[in-house]
Amino acid sequence: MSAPSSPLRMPRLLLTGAAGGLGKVLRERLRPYAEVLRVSDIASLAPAAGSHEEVVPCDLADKKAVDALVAGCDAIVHLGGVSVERPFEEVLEANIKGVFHIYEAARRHGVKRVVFASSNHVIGFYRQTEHIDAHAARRPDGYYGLSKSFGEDVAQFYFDRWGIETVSIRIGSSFPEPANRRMMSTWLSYRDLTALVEKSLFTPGVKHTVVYGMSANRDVWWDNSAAAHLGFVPQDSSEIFRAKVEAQPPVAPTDPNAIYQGGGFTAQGPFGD
Ligand code: NAI
Ligand code: 15L
Repeated sequence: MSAPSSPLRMPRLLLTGAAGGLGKVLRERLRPYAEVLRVSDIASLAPAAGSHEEVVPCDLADKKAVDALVAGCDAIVHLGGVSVERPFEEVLEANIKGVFHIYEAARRHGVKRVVFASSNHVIGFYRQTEHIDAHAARRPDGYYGLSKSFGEDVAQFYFDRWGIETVSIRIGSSFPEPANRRMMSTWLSYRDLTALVEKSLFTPGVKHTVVYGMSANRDVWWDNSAAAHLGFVPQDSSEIFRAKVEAQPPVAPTDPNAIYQGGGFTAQGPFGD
């Protein structure tokens, strides 16, 4: 089947983490934006759906394999890696080495645009009473948040040194619906995620832009004015789920989920003591 057309289209787009929750969503929804979508993961992937897809298994910790993975691609949507708080050694391999390998390969192969799935956990230790923009000092809430903070630094370095442009999307909580009270503020619908990735891929001159990935929720903690040039206007809101979420038992005021923007991530670990 031929891919649906879009005026915004490139020859070959790489999607890492394509077997994951968001990877499965974007594998479908990014299809109009590339002649060929190269999908990759360390986990097993559904076979290529047609000539518009290439399936390339890869461990992001393997530098040579990542170099081959990136060869021939025009842009990268980098979702792959550990996506929750885990022991540092796991985060080191998949996320820290992984993001370095992606940018090294981008440099070697002349890829000029990366969309990096960063996370709200780079600023997770801000309180829910605080309002911050992209310039607020980072306050990572664990090894996972540290790895995303490193990824944002790598993105800035590869722009300053090599001119590779990146949009780092500090995704809030992107799931079919908000699962709890905290996510009423952090929720990012799949439709808004897709629109933000599109803007991140095709807006000219983004340099290294940091944007918060959230829908037009009623009570938000993040200010996206520093990313206004992306022209991202979210269409959805968590408000339609409010009654369902507020029917859940109340969260104690001393619970990190009620205090910190990063919620429960701020209280995880250490591992293996
Ligand atoms: P996920 O855990 O479902 O998907 C991540 C994928 O990366 C998995 O399929 C996994 O197999 C793959 N992966 C892990 N280690 C790998 C390695 N060494 N080599 C190659 N692939 C590897 O996570 P999800 O929810 O789809 O998130 C996608 C990205 O967005 C992640 O980078 C995550 O940190 C980020 N993000 C997601 C949020 C959300 O609400 N879903 C919020 C904030 C950030
Ligand atoms: C993340 O960074 C995780 O990848 C995701 O699984 C959610 O936990 C999300 O943050 C969140 O903060 O809700």
